[in-house]
Amino acid sequence: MAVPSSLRDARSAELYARALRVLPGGVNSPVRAMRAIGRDPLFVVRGEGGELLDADGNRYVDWVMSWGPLIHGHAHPEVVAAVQAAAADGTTFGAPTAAEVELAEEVARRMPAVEMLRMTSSGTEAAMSAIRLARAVTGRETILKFAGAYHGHSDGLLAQAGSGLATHGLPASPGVPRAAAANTVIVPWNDPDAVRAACAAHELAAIIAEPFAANMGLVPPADGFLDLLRQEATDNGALLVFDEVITGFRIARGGASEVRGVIPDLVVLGKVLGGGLPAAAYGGARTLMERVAPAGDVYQAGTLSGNPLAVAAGLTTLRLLDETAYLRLSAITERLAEGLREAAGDRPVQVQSTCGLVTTFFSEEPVRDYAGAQACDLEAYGRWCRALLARGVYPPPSQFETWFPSLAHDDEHVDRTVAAAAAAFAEVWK
Ligand code: HOZ
Repeated sequence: MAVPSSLRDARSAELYARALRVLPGGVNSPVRAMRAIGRDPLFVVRGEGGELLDADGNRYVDWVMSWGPLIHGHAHPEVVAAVQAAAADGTTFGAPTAAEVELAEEVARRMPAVEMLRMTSSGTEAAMSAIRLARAVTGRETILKFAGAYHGHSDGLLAQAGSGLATHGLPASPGVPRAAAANTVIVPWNDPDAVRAACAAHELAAIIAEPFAANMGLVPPADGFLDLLRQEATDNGALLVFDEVITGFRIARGGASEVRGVIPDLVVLGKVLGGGLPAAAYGGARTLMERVAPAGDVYQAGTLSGNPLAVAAGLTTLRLLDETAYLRLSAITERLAEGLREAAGDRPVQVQSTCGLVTTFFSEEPVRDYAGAQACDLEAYGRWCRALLARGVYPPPSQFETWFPSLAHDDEHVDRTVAAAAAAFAEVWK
């Protein structure tokens, strides 16, 4: 693919050519490909705090932050030390450790919905397992999800999914059995009437939602929408599952429940929970979680679940997230969002944000749902991203993702980004 930017990228191009021969699309996860912004991926050699260095020596302010886990930035010294110390004692045991108990206790202290949890290695596994548990508990099969929401890549959750499917324009995936898709009802995000109608028409096992949708870009819930989900789930005998893989420990200490005061039955966690190593979890009330084997009969397992390195990174990450940290994260997010708004001026751009998450939608109107995100000027967004990269700013290479401000970003990073954004807007609308 021709590379319309002024970056040095000869080494990345060389690596990409090799990658294409051994990795599908040259990447290990589709969102990394950068096709949606009209260029080839950049190969990374190192992360330092809020910055990233690529194989050609380009340095960027990194707003992707590995898609969310790195709330303290790259290679935070305390996280690195904790992982090194854990590794020195052995990288995996396939047996219980004290640290995984401490991590579960720490999560339970922060999240009102969580009395018990089960760890997995990825958010996909955690979401899939939460749905299995909801089906077992309710004795029902149908689930309700929202268009543009992304809950990992398990069969029943892929239809009209956000993130990489939205980025690459895939409405669903071949290979998903019809029966799996038939058990998933999809309604538009932020549409109370559609939720009420779906709940009336189906015996639902679960309503699963990202409480702040963040895989179609950031689309917060309208006032009262999460309360409505809670009410409808309760009235109709379904479980409410909040997928807080992105929002958990990010938008607040206790995630979306803390921000909006709505308590789900089950919570799905990942990203920040593993502090940059592979860890995820699903949790909820003891009465529900004790259905999980070996306490109960709902089976789910994993060789590397509760991996000691991931637990060490996660525990250290969470312990560093005190009240001051959230005040700082909120301030840096607001400075970035406000700066981007000012840089955009009166152009058709909407900057939507909450603590730790920002999306710049190329849209005349605020975006309230997936249709609104899909209606954005994707071509202009791509040009803007290429112009940012050329100016040393690394944005999520898709309109359907969020920027991830971190505690390693400072005012100088934001000011540099805003200056680059202003120049990039001018280039797009010249
Ligand atoms: N779920 C992440 C962003 N929405 C990115 C993980 C991936 O798909 O690579």
